[in-house]
Amino acid sequence: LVRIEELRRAVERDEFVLHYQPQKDIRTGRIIGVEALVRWQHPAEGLLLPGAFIPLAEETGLIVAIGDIVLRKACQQNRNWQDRGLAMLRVAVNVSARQFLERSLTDQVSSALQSAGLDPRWLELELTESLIMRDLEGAIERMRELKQLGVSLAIDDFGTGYSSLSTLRRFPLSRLKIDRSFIADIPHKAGDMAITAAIVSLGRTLELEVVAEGVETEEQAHFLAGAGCEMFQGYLLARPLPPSEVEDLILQMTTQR
Ligand code: G
Ligand code: G
Ligand code: MN
Ligand code: NA
Repeated sequence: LVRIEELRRAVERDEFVLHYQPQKDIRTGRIIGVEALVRWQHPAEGLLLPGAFIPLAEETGLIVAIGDIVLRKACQQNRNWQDRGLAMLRVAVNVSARQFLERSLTDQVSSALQSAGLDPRWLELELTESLIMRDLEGAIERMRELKQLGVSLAIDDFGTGYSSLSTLRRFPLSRLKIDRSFIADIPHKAGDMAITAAIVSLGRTLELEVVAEGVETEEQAHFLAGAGCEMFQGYLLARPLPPSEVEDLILQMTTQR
């Protein structure tokens, strides 16, 4: 079990690394973005997944410092890929409730972009419905502030919360990410397929791109293509990978076509 002193030390020593899960544009077949997922390179226990330390980080407020580290690394990595001519990718970073409530978030984002020299259009922030609903008006204000910087905003785990259509259209969003629980049982659960198709159609109505998460099979990808879903991520394409493996995958996919 992770202790708070250990986590604090990890922040001081910067023991965090980012893995990146690629997102594929279904129509062009190209990788157009990656989601950054933090890992803790623990000196004794090896690589720890977010589930092992993000809850404690949230409770203690250390998530604000960790979030800052993540933003900086993600922006720097993306700029590094661009400088090396890899491909123009959007990097998505998860923002938790505690981070989102913090007044400093907009400054953190702005500073991370500036230090990396990354154009804001290549950064996306992933928020959840539940986070937004805690304080709807405050959240909309905060989203506008972030949007003003030029970054894009996505709703993560979409479908598991309950934003109404009328609230959803007030959010300055670019994308909805369909929660992977709706994708997992496609094509065996007609209800999940109907919900997925409905979210895609909702996206079209609101002029938002829709990304399906947790796509593991060709059948699921085929269903999504038919439903008009623009993008997906999931083990079918790749699991979250260290930067060098993301590069290999992108290079490999470019030379294949
Ligand atoms: O990495 P893994 O595949 O285990 O992701 C588990 C969860 O951890 C994700 O759903 C995501 O919400 C959360 N998570 C991953 N990286 C970050 C991060 O950098 N910041 C925050 N706040 N949450 C993250
Ligand atoms: O931020 P979010 O909660 O969406 O984090 C994505 C989580 O989903 C990460 O823990 C990631 O490792 C996991 N994940 C990504 N692709 C797949 C997949 O195809 N199947 C499953 N079961 N999990 C996935
Ligand atoms: Mn996410
Ligand atoms: Na998700």
